[in-house]
Amino acid sequence: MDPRNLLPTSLLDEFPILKQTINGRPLVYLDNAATVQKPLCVLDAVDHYYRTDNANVHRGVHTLSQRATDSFEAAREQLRMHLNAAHTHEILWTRGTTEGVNLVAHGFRTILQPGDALVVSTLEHHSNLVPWQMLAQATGAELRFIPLLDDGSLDQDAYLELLDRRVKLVAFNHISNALGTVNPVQSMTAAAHQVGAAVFVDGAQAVPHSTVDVQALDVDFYAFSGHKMYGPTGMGVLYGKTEWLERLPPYMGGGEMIDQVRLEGSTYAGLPFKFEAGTPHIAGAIGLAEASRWMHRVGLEQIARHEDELLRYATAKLQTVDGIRLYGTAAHKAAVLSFNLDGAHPFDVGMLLDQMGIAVRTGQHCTQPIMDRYGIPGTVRASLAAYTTVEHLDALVDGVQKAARMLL
Ligand code: C6P
Repeated sequence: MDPRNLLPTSLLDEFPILKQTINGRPLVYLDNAATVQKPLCVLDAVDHYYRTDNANVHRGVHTLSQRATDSFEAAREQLRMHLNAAHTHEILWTRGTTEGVNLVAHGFRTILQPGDALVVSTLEHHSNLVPWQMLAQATGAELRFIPLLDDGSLDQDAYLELLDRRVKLVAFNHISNALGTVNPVQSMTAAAHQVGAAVFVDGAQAVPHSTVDVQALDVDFYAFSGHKMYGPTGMGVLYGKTEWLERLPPYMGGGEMIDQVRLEGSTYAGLPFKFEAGTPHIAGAIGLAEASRWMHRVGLEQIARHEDELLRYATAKLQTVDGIRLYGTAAHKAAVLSFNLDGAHPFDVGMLLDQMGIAVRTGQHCTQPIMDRYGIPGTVRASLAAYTTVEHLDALVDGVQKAARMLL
């Protein structure tokens, strides 16, 4: 085993999907920022739930319903611990990051007043941009943008200049999915709080790669997707501070989120149920809690160190390829290698890599403003996970070299 693999390569044995060939080559899966593969324990937890405990939650007195409810609420507590939130009711289940952003943006329609402003970074996935545009449109609030520097980091001086008492909310990501930039969440949050603004952080690309402590960061909202942290699709978490969740109105109406329903009107349930209308994704919550336990067993710090080592290794090696240009070179980076071969379309490079069994993402990565900033149609993106190895990255560099010889 290469000593640069800080996690044991036996981790791969826990991911049956990775043991296959694609186009006659062993699969090298490097599209982890889009979604990660699921370890056996997560597959088993979901399977076990459907085989033995499946029932609706919070509704029945019967044993299956109680078992399902207990597992579902224990999952919420597991995710509270994962984020070090102060209260279990601050963990809301969502379908994913996108729903978390929309829930908060929808709620702020009742908070913003004419003359208010929102600050959003230009390093965002569309899901942490479009809902704020819609909010600004609906309320007449002004949208201000934090500019991007050439290395892919946010211009912190410009950010501070955008902040004044009119700003009611600041939204940015913890780690960029397109460039891998790690944003200074703590200092950006403190600056926003100085002017009385709430802070929304998109943690979709941070939770899979590092320890996140929402109390230490002091953010008001933090959203992520379960499927990017070894859990099932269709499942996510929105953390919100109690005082904010109490202030925001419900996002959707229906069963579960009510206290009393009369024909003339209804009153709403307390937290977190006020925001959870309808039958939830019970198996998703159970699978996500198991994914969290799996990450803790492997070790959150160990995952971060392993991926940092691999990122450094692959960055240095990719730079030796003729005609390559790397995007996102900020000092603080994680888990993402975004690049182009001069004169080659990223799609063509991705197609050639797929023929070699290597899965990467190509295109805009749902971050068109970032691509516009660099004046490019997109990039080739290789992204890492705990099970990525030096050998996978050697295969990538080898593949990119071959693609360069064919295309340039
Ligand atoms: N990025 C990628 O390939 P959903 O679709 O709700 O699970 O996640 C949306 C999202 C929000 N923010 C960030 C930073 C993200 O990376 C993503 C998802 C994937 O980069 C799929 S587009």
